[in-house]
Amino acid sequence: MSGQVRRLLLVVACALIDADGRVLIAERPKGKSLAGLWEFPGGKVEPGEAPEAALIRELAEELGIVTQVACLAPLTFASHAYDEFHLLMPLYVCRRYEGTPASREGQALKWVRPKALRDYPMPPADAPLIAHLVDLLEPP
Ligand code: 9L3
Ligand code: MG
Repeated sequence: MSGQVRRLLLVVACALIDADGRVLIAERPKGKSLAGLWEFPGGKVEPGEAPEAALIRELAEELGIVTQVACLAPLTFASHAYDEFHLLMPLYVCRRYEGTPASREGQALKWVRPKALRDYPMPPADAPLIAHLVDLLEPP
């Protein structure tokens, strides 16, 4: 694709926070792009779909939880230009949802203290988001 324009891929992601201030991350399963890297749960926004609606749908599909638009607080954006597309990914913070997050797509899940997120290899779009979560959840 070098020398060609990249399409924009809109993806939404969520930092689910538990009562102890830990953040949920998911390991991308074998067979997917970026397999083995740890990411904030989420996925692609479908054409015509509102970002919050896409995130609510992805959280239900991947983790089996139900949340509401009012429980999604936008925190920041990630952006990364891959060879094939330019990824734009708003990150939402969610502290209130129904159900217990469980792996619905074979992905490993981990609840991690914000500063310990640095110990997990993440996709290039996700890694810069850690600093924003540390500022929010574990300020000095
Ligand atoms: N992606 C990166 N970080 C994330 C998510 C949810 C997704 N936290 C990237 C990986 C893929 C693309 O977005 O390149 C689409 O994600 P998926 O539909 O393959 O999960
Ligand atoms: Mg996904």
